[in-house]
Amino acid sequence: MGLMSRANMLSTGLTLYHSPYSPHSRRGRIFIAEKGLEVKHIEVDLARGEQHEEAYRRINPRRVVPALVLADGTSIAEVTAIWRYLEGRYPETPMLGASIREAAMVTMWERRAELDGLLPAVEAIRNVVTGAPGRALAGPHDYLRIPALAIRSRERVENFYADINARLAQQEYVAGDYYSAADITCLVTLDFAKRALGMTISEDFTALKRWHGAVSSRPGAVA
Ligand SMILES: N[C@@H](CCC(=O)N[C@@H](CS)C(=O)NCC(=O)O)C(=O)O
Repeated sequence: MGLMSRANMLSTGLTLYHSPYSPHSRRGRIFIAEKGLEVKHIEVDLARGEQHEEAYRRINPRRVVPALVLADGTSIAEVTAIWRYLEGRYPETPMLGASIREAAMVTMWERRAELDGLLPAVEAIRNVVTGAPGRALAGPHDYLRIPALAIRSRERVENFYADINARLAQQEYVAGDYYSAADITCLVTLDFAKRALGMTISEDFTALKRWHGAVSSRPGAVA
């Protein structure tokens, strides 16, 4: 249910198209839950290929989830664009930094989490098992799997765990002493890597374990 009872949630007239199994969708869902926003969620069945159907292509021609549709019909895709809209429109509980300095730190760490953690984790699984062989990358174009790439991608995720552990040995949260979108992408990455790749957090990474316990116990983490 998110952070608050429905009565306390802020009604928005927004609709999020998402998939419960999609890590990028979860980046959107946690952000919405942390802000206490009431957003209608509509599932797109990726296994059935609903993202390629005409109805969804009108919402996002890139054929990926998530997408946020505004009351006037405007459709916003790309998680960071969705976040930017929500943060600007609902600035309470800032998730992208409460000052210019914080905003820069959140952007820096969130980009590292996506580029060095989440994207390699997705690549590590899509290049070995997922779906049709021509669907190694999400989106409108077909690409063949490269199984050898999965080995390197997995190594990159292992290094990401070590790098974030080192960061969290110095800071309470990823971007600083405040919870932010950088924590969301790191959490989504770790949970996805565990589910899809069986990669758990090593006992030696005590800072990462401490942080993972803390951010997982936030009500928004269930989103
Ligand atoms: N850069 C995009 C990535 C979105 C993405 O890759 N979504 C995946 C699910 S996590 C998807 O829709 N996949 C559909 C497919 O594999 O055909 C974003 O930030 O929203």
